[in-house]
Amino acid sequence: MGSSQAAALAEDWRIFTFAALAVALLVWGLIIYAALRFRKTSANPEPRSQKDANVPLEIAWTVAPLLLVIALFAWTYHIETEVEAHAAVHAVDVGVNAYRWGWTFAYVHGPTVDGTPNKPPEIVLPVGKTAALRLTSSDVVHSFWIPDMLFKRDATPGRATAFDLTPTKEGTYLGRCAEFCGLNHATMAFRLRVVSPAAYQRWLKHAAAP
Ligand SMILES: [Cu+2]
Repeated sequence: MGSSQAAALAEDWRIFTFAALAVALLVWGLIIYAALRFRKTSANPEPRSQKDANVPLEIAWTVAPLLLVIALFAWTYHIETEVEAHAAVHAVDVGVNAYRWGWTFAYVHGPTVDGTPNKPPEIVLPVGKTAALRLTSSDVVHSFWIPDMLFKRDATPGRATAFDLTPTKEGTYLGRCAEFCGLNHATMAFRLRVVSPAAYQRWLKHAAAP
C-alpha cells in the first residue's frame, strides 16, 4: 500500500472479505447438510414439512447478521475516522485544482505545477510525511483518484475539500480523473512521485527557481 491511509482502508477490505467468507462457508455448509440430511429417500419418503416453525433459530438468524452488520459498520467508522483525520502540522500543503481537462498543483510554499495531456503534471511528495491536499474544481465535477493509494475524492466546483496523504513508499503512482467530465476526460491524468525528504527539498529548490 502506498500510504498509511491506504493501509487502513486495505485492512477494512480484509475484514469485510474474511467476514463474507465466514458467512459464505456457514451458508454453503448448511445448504449441503440440509440437502443431504433431509433429502427424499426410500427410508424417508416424506420430507419434513416446509411449514415447521423454529422460533429460537429464527431469532438467531435475525440477530446474528444484525450484530455482524453493526460490527462492520463500527469498524469501518473507526477506520474512516483515521483516513479522514487532519494532522495538526503538515510537512507539505498543496492546493489541487481540477479543470477541463487537467490538474494544477499549487504548493503553498513552493511552485505551481501544471501540465498538458501529453505531459501530465507531477505532484511530488516526501515519503513518511503528512501532506495536506486541498481540492477544488474550476468548472464541473471531477474526481481525484490514485488507485494505488486506494483514495478517490470528488472535486466539486464552489466547494473546497481537504484531505491528508501520508505516502509510505517511494515511487511513481498514476492518478486520474474518476468522474466523467467531458470530451478529454480520459486524458485527464497526473502522476504522484514520492521521494525521500532530501530529494524533495532538492526538487523544491529546483522547481521554485525562476
Ligand atoms: Cu475530470
